[in-house]
Amino acid sequence: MGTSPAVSSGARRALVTGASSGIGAATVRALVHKGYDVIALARREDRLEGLVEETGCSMVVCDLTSEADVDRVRLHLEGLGSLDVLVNSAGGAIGVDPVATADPDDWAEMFNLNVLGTQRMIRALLPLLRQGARAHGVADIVAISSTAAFLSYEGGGGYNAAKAAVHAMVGALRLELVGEPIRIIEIAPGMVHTEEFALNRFDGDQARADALYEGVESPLVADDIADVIAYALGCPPHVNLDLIQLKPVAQAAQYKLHRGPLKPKG
Ligand code: 8X3
Repeated sequence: MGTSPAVSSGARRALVTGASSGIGAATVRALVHKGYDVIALARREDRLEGLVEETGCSMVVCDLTSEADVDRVRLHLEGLGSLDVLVNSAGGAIGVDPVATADPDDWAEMFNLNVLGTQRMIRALLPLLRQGARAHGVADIVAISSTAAFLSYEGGGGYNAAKAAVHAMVGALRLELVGEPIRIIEIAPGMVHTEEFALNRFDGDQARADALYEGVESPLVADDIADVIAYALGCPPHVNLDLIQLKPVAQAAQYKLHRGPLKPKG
């Protein structure tokens, strides 16, 4: 057994995108709880203000699809000194249309947020993460992909492609940064019941969103993902949980979901 100490969260500064709801907001809560100095990023100012009040994190309003906004975030961080952890949680699915009829604008939006939003942040903040690694021995980049990156499904084409691109991109990044004390941690969740994921996907149709989770015993919730992120970040600095796929017990695959109680056979 190794004896390396876990990474201390004490002096570490973490920036979390997509912090206005779901996995992003839960990650802010989890990291504040662990003692990180957390900066929450999102488009929706009122949501961020609520999170600041609740957790004591700080906030920056930012649209990740805007180069100017991302540049403003970089300047803000440069003013603070360095960064230790970047959690790219902003993303999501739009629509369930088949490849043959889907609107390319929906796909462009998914790519812009999930893939390019993550790339913009990495590009802007890597120098600051290197400073964090110099100061504290390790820095971390967390990307949220999805089980959808690894298994396509009908109606998922745009989202499958966007999340597969996130997976491919951070794979390249890990190779490019080898030799530096920077961990690239990819989190690939399956079914997570959040207030907005399915609602956004189904264009605000609450009944359809609710039906997705109906009868599923204990789908994952945002806090589950946030706990796993906090765990991965707390591992000793030489341990990189480089790809973590997590699903609720009731889900063996996107197309193999058990609705009803879970019970042992026999
Ligand atoms: C969400 C998982 O199954 O809805 O990233 O594609 S799934």
